[in-house]
Amino acid sequence: MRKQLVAGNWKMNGSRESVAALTEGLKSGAAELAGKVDVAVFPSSIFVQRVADTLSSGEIAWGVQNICTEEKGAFTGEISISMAKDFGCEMILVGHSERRSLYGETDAEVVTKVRHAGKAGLIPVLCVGETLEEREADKTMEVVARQVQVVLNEIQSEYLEKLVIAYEPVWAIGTGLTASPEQAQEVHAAIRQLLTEHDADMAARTRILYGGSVKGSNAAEIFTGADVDGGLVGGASLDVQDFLTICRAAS
Ligand code: G2H
Repeated sequence: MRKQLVAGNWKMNGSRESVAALTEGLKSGAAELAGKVDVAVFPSSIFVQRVADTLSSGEIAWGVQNICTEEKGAFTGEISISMAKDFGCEMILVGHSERRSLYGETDAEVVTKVRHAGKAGLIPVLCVGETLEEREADKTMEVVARQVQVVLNEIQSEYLEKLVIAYEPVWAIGTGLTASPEQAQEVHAAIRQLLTEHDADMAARTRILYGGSVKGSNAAEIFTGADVDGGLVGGASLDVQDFLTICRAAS
C-alpha cells in the first residue's frame, strides 16, 4: 500500500514575510494529517533555511526545485546535491517542465540529477509530461515513456528505491486546465506498466503524483485514480488553506 504524497512547488514566489506565514500556517495545519499523508514543500532555495527552521521538528518535509548536474566547483548560481542534503532536504524536484522548456534541460541532465539524488539517499521527484501539441498529435505516451524510460535504463536500481514520479501535462500547468481524472489515471496506469516491465516491486512501491492546476476544489476527484498517489501542486500550494484541503483529500 503506497502512502499518498502531496508536495507544494512554490516556484519563484514569496518573500521572507510570506514564506514565514505560509510555513508556520502549514506546520500547525498539518498536525491533524500526521501519519495519514506525506506532505512536502519545495521553496525557492533562498528560503530553505527559513523553512527548515520552522519545519525541522514536524511532519512536513522540504526540498529544492533543482540541483546542479555537477557535484561542486566553479558553477556560478548553482546548488549542489550535497548542499541540499546539508540543509535537511529530503526531496529533490527534477526535470520540471519549466526547467525543461525554459532552461533547455535535457533528458541526459535529468538522469544525472536523479542519480545524484538517489545516490545521496534523497527522494528524486521526477517530473514528466507532454505538451498540448504532443497530446493533440497523440504522442502523450511516447513522450512520457521516453522521459521515464531513460531514467530506468540509465540509473542502477539501488538509486531508484525512493523514486517518485510526477505526471504533469504541460498544457495543465498554471493554466487552470486540469487533466480529467480519467486522463490522469490513463497516463498513470501506463507509467505503472512501464515500471512493472522494469521491476515489479519497484512498480508497486513507486508513487506517481499528478500535477497541473490541482486545487482544493478538484483534488478529491483527481485522486480517485487507482494509480494516482497524490499531487504536485504549484499555485494552490501558496495558499495555506487550499493546500491543506488538497492534503486532506489525499489522506
Ligand atoms: C505544475 C504545478 C506544480 P500548478 O507546475 O508543479 O503547478 O499547480 O500551478 O499548475
